[in-house]
Amino acid sequence: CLLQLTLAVIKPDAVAHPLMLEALHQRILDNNFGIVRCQDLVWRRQDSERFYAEHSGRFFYQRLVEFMSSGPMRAYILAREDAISHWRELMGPTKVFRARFNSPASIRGQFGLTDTRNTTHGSDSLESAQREITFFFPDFCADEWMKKEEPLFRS
Ligand code: YYY
Ligand code: MG
Repeated sequence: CLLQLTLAVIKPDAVAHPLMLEALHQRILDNNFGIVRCQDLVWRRQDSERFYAEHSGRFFYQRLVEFMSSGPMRAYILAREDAISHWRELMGPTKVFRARFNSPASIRGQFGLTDTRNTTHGSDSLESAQREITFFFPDFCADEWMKKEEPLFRS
């Protein structure tokens, strides 16, 4: 079975807009994702640095780390068949111009402001989904969830 979990985040630029949280929450439901966990939070700078450690040294690292700890976010564990690629598809490309021109109907295509303030995050592989789910939800046990909830989820 292809039921999969992914980690999705609504970033501070999107949360700052009064209508965006509700709109994106609805977008998640409309696209047949199940919401497994949902948590509003604010990162300290060191959380941001740790989460994006793989990008340390890149030219955008400082602005990224600063932005991601600049205000409230909302994190979700989402469940769906092929959740990882479906959420990435729904978000659209990382860079705002590519999103705007190549995927204008995607979330980033519609609402992305810049390459940094690009509305949402999504895990990009099974490994990163596991790591990122644990990063945001340290008490969540994916194996247990799959065993207990997955049959109910599908019925
Ligand atoms: O996975 P995704 O978010 O689509 O892009 P990544 O290449 O993993 O980069 C992570 C994050 O870094 C991106 O969402 C915004 C920021 N960033 C940036 O600020 N400027 C860039 N030119 C590229 C990425
Ligand atoms: Mg990425």
